[in-house]
Amino acid sequence: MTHAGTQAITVLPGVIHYPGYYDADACRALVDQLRKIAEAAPFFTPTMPKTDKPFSVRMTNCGSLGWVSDRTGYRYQPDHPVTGRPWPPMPSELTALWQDVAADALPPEACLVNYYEPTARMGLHQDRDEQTFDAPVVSVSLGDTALFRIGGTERRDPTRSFRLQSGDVLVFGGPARLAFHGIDRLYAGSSTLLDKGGRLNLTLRRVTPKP
Ligand code: MD6
Ligand code: FE
Repeated sequence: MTHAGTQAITVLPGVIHYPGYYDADACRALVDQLRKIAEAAPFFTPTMPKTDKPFSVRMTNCGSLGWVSDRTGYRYQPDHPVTGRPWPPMPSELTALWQDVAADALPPEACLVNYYEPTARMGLHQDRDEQTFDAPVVSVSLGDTALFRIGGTERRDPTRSFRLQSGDVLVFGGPARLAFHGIDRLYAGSSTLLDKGGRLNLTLRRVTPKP
């Protein structure tokens, strides 16, 4: 149903793309799980540190820790910034994915869920708020196709871009763990998975080092 038969493309050292890791049925099952997660932990609009400018994506999390951003900075925390409740647990589908593609790493603690409306984008950034970079970041794309851009560990490094489609998995680790990356644009209407269109992106992370 999932990984069997999926080819792995090494985009750059440390960046592995599994196109169509999840088939259409598996994508629908994940969206059903995410609907339940969003009932317990509603999507919120994060804001930029210092400027308090809203992000164009909305976010929620599952797992023991969640990534949040507001005027005071970026951080991981165990509770939802609006409801104050703990994040819902990570569904078994996602821990199974991690086992499959990141078996050598400590188990994931956070799954950030980003929702992109068709006009939303994500500027070039590094994922560097974790306390350890030993584990990769594992990402899942659902819904409309996105144009993903990736460069090197310096902002000025040359970049290349490729499309992430619904059901694709990207593993981002090793020498690329701190590479700059972002989402330039969505291809609105390229998928019928989400009733209202747009795109969901899940990123699973290990946040703390071995106890
Ligand atoms: C996105 N992804 O695909 C944004 N970060 O919507 C990320 O920011 C990302 O896909 C770290 C590793 C993989 C990713
Ligand atoms: Fe990222």
